[in-house]
Formats: sequence, C-alpha cells, structure tokens
Amino acid sequence: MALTDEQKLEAYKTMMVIRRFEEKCAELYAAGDIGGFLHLYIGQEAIALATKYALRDDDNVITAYRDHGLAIARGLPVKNLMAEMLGKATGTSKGKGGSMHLADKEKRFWGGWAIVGGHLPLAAGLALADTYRGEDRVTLALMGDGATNIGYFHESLNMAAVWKLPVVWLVENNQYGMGTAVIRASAVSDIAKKAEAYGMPCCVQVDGMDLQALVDYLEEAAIYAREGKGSFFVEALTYRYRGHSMGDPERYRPVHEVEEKKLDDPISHLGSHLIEANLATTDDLQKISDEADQEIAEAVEFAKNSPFPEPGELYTDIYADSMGEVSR
Ligand SMILES: Cc1ncc(C[n+]2csc(CCOP(=O)(O)OP(=O)(O)O)c2C)c(N)n1
Ligand SMILES: [Mg+2]
Repeated sequence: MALTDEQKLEAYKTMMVIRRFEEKCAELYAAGDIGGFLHLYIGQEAIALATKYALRDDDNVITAYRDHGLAIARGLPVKNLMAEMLGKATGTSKGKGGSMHLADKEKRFWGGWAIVGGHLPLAAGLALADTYRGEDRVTLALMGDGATNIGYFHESLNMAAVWKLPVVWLVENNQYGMGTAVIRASAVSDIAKKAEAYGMPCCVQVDGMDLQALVDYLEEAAIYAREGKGSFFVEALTYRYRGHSMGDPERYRPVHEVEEKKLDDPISHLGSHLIEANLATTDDLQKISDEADQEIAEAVEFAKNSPFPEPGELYTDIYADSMGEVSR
C-alpha cells in the first residue's frame, strides 16, 4: 500500500512526537524523575509507524522493553505514557509497570516485556486464542536481534509453524544486543535465515529506516497470516542512536559509526521526502517539531501533577481469571 500524502504527514508528526518523548525521558531520567531501566527507541521510529499502517487497529501487538515508540504509534495517550514513566497512578499501567511494561488491553497492546524473548510464547498464545475463537486477527510480535538466540524464540517459531498460527514475527535488528554485535553473538548474522529452519516465509533485511518499504513488507506478511496460511517472518535493519539503556558507556562501538548511521535517520528521510514532494516546507516541519515539544511539555506537566499509586495498589492487578479479567 502506498501511503497517502495525509498518512505521510501524520507519520512524520508521530515520529517527531516519539523522538521528543524519548529525548525528554532521557532528561527526566538524569534528573531522577524516572527510575529503573530506560531503553530509548531513537533511530527505530519508522518501524513503530509501519505497524500502524500495515496492521488493523484491533490486531494484537506485543514487544520487548524498548516499547515507548510502539506504544505511541499504537495510539496509547502520550500523557498517560509519560505518567507511567514517572510511576504515577494515572499511568497506562497505573504506575506499577514503568518504562518496560507499557500496556493497554483495549488497544490490544500487550506490552512491554523485560525478559528477553519471554513474550514470544505469549505471542503464539494470543494467536492460538484468536484461532480458537475464529477471529481473523493477526498478532505482531516484535523483538530485538538478541532475542533470536534465546530458546523461547525457537520454541515459539516451531509451535507457530506446526499450528500455522497467524503471527508476524518482526525482528528489529539494531545491530547490537546490549554491548554485543550481532556478528559476535549469532551463528548466522542474516537473522531472517533462522525462519527457514521452521519453513516460514520471510522478508530478508528490510530497510528499517524507510517507512514505505517497511509498510510494504509488513503488509504482505499480515495478509499472509490473516489468510490463514500461518506465520511470516520479517527482519528490519535499523540502528539505535543512543546506548542500550541509560548509563551505557558505549565502548563497544566507535563514535564515527553512530555519526554515519545518523545520516540515515528515518525522520530526516521522511522530512526530505515531504519537502521534495511539495507536501511540506522547512517551516512546516519546524512547526511540527515545535508542536511535538508542546505536546510532550503538557504530558510532563500532567505526569508531574499526578499522584503516586496508593500503597494498597500493591495487592491489585495480580491475578487474571480465565476470561482475562484482572482481580485481586
Ligand atoms: C533472558 C534474559 N537474559 C538477559 C537479559 C539482559 N538483557 C536485557 S536487554 C538484553 C539485550 C537484548 O538485545 P536485543 O534483543 O537485540 O534488543 P535491543 O535491546 O537491541 O532492542 C539483554 C541481554 C534479559 N533481560 N533477559
Ligand atoms: Mg538489538
């Protein structure tokens, strides 16, 4: 599907909101307002946006801990996301999840998981549940390159292939798992080849900085899964411009590598395209950036003015019954 002019502008705006959200989170973390771990998505924004255009709103999405950008792209309200970062009761997980556990049941955004690969069997389970119920939903499971070396990955892909589950497995290959380069950690550095072991069709090394290319491949994958043919595997080549998490001294990669990769910035790419196609002027893009700053400033104010959860909240939202209702 070729994105319409309106969608391109909308995507640019949302990518800018994600970027500004992440930059502000880095500031708030340094100031001690955000605790725990904080993994920024800067550089990977095009992937989050591609999920918006290639999937239906009622499809399932599940991911790892680098989840802020995806949550914004899936339409979770920015002010509640910021409140979650600050551990406030108005947060998307009532302030009890934090950066790595953003979730929204209504939007079928199932998180935000801290254990590498731990969410992949859950993705298979979500798809199995839909198959049982006769729903034509697709489950999109995003993961990092490092997760493809974990046992859960292989078990989940195997089950998904055996049961022809409607899952799109999407690897965000940002070249590193913490401080270890893919070529040092993975027996095959063409990660998509791992799908061959499970007889799964795949899109090999899609340009993860190119929104339109991502939409095209993800859409193909989603159609395949929705038609009941089974799972599809996509590897998107991307890069994170910041460290693995806050406080990473980044000794494992040279500064010039990061600077070179920044020339491939997905937001700049889309901005240049908008200007070349006469869809926006540089002034328009500046205005979009200012509006994003404003939206984030309002979200921070909302978050800071919100209360922390009551101590009794420690005992709620712990168990779920068989219908998925959460109770004490
Ligand atoms: C099972 C498990 N082992 C180790 C860790 C520690 N850990 C956290 S993130 C990470 C690297 C994962 O890299 P990747 O899957 O490429 O995701 P990225 O951070 O690049 O998005 C590791 C080893 C963990 N959280 N869970
Ligand atoms: Mg990685």
